[in-house]
Amino acid sequence: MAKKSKPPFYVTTPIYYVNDVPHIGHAYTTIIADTLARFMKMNGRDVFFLTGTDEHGQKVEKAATAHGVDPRAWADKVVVRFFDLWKALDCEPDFFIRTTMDIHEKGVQKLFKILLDRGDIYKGEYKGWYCVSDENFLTEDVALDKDGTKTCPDCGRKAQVVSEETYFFRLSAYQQKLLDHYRTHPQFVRPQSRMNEVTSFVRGGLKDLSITRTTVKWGVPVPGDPAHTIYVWFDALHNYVTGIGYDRDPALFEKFWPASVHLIGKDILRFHAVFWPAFLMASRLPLPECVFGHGWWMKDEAKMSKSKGNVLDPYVLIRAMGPDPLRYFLLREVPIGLDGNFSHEGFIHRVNSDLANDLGNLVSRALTMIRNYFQGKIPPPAAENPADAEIRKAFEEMKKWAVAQYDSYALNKALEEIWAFITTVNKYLADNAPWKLHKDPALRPRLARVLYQAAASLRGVAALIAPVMPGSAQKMWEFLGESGSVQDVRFDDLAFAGLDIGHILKEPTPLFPRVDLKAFLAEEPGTSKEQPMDEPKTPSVDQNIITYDEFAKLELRVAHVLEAVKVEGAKKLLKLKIDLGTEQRQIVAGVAETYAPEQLVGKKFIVIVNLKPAVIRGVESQGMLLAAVSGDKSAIPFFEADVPTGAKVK
Ligand code: ME8
Repeated sequence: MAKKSKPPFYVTTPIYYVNDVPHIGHAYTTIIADTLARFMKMNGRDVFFLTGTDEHGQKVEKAATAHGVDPRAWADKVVVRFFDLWKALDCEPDFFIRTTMDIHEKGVQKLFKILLDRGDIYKGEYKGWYCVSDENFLTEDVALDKDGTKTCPDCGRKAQVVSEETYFFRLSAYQQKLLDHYRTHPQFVRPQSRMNEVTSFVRGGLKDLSITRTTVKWGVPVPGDPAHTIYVWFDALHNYVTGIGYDRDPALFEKFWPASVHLIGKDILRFHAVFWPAFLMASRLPLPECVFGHGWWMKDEAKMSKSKGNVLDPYVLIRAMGPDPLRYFLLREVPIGLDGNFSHEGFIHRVNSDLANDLGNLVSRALTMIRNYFQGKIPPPAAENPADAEIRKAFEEMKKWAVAQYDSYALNKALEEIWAFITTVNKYLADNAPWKLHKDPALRPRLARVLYQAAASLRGVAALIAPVMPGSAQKMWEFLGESGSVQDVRFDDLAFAGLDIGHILKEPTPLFPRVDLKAFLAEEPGTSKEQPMDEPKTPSVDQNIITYDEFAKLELRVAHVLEAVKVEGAKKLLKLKIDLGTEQRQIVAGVAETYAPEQLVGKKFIVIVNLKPAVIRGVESQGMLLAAVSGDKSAIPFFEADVPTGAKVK
């Protein structure tokens, strides 16, 4: 019997304002969309992924004026920052729409005209409190301030009274229809908490919406009445149809409209879950399946804002370690409906523990053993014993659940499933100790089986993480000797036994090098250069109590500095050669902004000697010195008394 084909999948992000450059919040929505697009393709669906930029309106007009250029020139300049960031993050939209494109402007004018002709748009007079920053009239329920003015509840800025002739959209006529739609389509707004919010807003009553401006020049002209421009939100929301071929490419439009999911931040829920479906009802177009309002990212528990200077620049993290750790962290850390908090400590901890330790080490250990014991070629293995069969079954079970979680947009849960399996494989290798089996030539078929199970598991893992970490998944795929793109795998066909016996494996390179937090923070301020980071907070001393036994795990020694040089290309790092009495080592320290290399030679200070070596800026560090850190400056406690080199510190 022929397999039932799966429906096409169309995912969108908001189109971002070009009044400013993108930050980690914009990256978050786009990464979710890209991951869903990649997953759905691998799950056998035809996919279209749309993103773009919102280029009209007062906000952009103001930013352009402030920079002394016209709005189009400004938009042309800023849009490049979005193109570049999506490329750097491996986000690959099928189309990038700009609202200044002809195809979009024509589509918006056409839809406006249709609604005007039907009477859903009519001309009148509007007087109300208007927030210039949010380009939005305040709702009636916003109370007057003591001084008789109103403040925008969303952005906290003062609103101004605007009175003008305007075209209205008959939103009030859609109140009941919207409520009926929410009731009959409980998945229309997700998560449920946002559906509740929207429903109660609509139940509170809807007034007709002013959708044109005479005060704003930078916008799409109203057809037949060019003194008016179309309100930026009416203009922008229609990108979701003009971007997929409305009135331009009927085959494309027929195939993908209505959208499967509009991904948005919770800040713009009302526009997408109330105004947008009402516009669509009015133009008799089908409604999207789902508006998913994801949570908000904060930085160190604070809202990111330019004035605080704590806006996270994704390039800082991409430069240091490529796009995949950031993609992984943002998707793994919180369910997409909830708010998240970004701290560098949390980020590096996750990268080191999940990526470098759990997955990276497994890949390198398993593949290195196959190379060393079998010249990189998987030989015919012995038959599966019960423990081997368990691994195969665990994979099959994990695949089923991970796919189901991805499919319901529970990306963090999909990753949890995959990582639980990685832990199982790590345990399987520890229990079966291939390095011991290797010592007995009679056990070679058994050794081959253990390593085959590990390699087959990794092949499956590579495919399942590909939507989230496409670059790293492809590397794993190639290490395993597979050809082509891992993203050509279809999950329906992904089997544990898919790894061919006799495959030649490639030499693995480190997938996720461990990151040293201290050196990373010393090197990267965390926010972009133009946006200085918050003053470091002094940590409270009573947090995180540890036992003496835990402290005793640290091996602290007196180190004597023999040589010190700058690390090329890293202005904050020094490479030091140290003597520990019994041996000499090399360490990398982020102290170059405080100490010149020659100031350290001959000095003695404390070094942690049993810390796992890390590669920092391409240089291996075999220990870490202790120093007090404040902003960019550090102070190393040197020994004044003459202590023996290598003496224990406790
Ligand atoms: O609102 N955490 O554009 P915009 C999570 N042009 N997501 C965040 C975020 C954060 N801290 N900051 C921003 C607009 N975002 C309109 C949209 S659509 C027809 C028009 C993300 O540039 C999130 O997706 O202000 C949010 O909804 C969007 O960026 C706002 O982008």
